Amino acid sequence: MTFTKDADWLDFVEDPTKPIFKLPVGAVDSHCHVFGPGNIFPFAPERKYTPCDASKEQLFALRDFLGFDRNVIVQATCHGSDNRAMIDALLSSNGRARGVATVRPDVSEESLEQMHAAGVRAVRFNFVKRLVDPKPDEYYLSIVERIKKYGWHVVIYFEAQDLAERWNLFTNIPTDVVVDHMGRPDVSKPIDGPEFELFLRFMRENKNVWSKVTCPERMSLQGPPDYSDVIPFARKVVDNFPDRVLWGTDWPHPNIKANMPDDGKLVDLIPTIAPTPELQRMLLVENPNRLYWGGK
Ligand code: 0GY
Repeated sequence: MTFTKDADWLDFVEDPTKPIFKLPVGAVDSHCHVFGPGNIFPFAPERKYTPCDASKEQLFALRDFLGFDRNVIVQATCHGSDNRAMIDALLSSNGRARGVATVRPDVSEESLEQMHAAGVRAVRFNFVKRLVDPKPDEYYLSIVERIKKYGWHVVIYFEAQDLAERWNLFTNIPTDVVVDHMGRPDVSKPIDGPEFELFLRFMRENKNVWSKVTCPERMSLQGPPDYSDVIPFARKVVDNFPDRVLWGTDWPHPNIKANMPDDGKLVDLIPTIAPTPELQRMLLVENPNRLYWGGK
């Protein structure tokens, strides 16, 4: 099957800048995706966007170019619950990639076992309405019942206003819970205002909750290269919860409508978020290796 990407689709930057910041040995890009290629791994009929292809070979080349050691490949909504492209990338990675899958409550035990063997260590629940049609809480809790015996955790993607609405669900997940992109704060609101305070409280009161301090390009009103309105939010999360934060590129940057980021320049922002070598080591090496490789 061939697919035509959306008319307003922006492709990733093919020749990113070499970062000046030298990543520590063992660094993990904890949030990235593969798309297709659509003629091998078709996009899902229920998808809300059709992207460009972004292959495992391109992802692994970027990993090496930027200086990462490992990837965590997150199932993208354009593939629905068909995890074949992501699993194929895991199996081609020589153990250097782990995966986050999307599954339905009726997923077979055999599929879960195969995914675990391939390197899947989490499922993703997406609540962003432009990407999926969110389901009632029971739907997600029934998936948790299926996956918890594998020692997997749950990755949640939601927008700031969803946190209060889904508080009961989010605080009742018994596994570790990783929040994508800091719960997408509205950075035009004060950092010490009630909205971001609720997010910090979520992390403070629930020691199983982690955050990816990722995607300034999605939240920034100020824009590149500094994303100076987002950085203080990320910095605050790292300062408060240094042992529960992760960082990733978000390559190939789905649904960015302007100012496609240069992945090398995103890497160069890391010291503004995690200013000391110790914080950088936790963010990039220790935390992701603990969560996805059992500390090995
Ligand atoms: C991200 C963000 C987005 C897309 C997806 O799975 C997805 O389609 O996560 C988005 O459009 O905000 O984390 O890649």
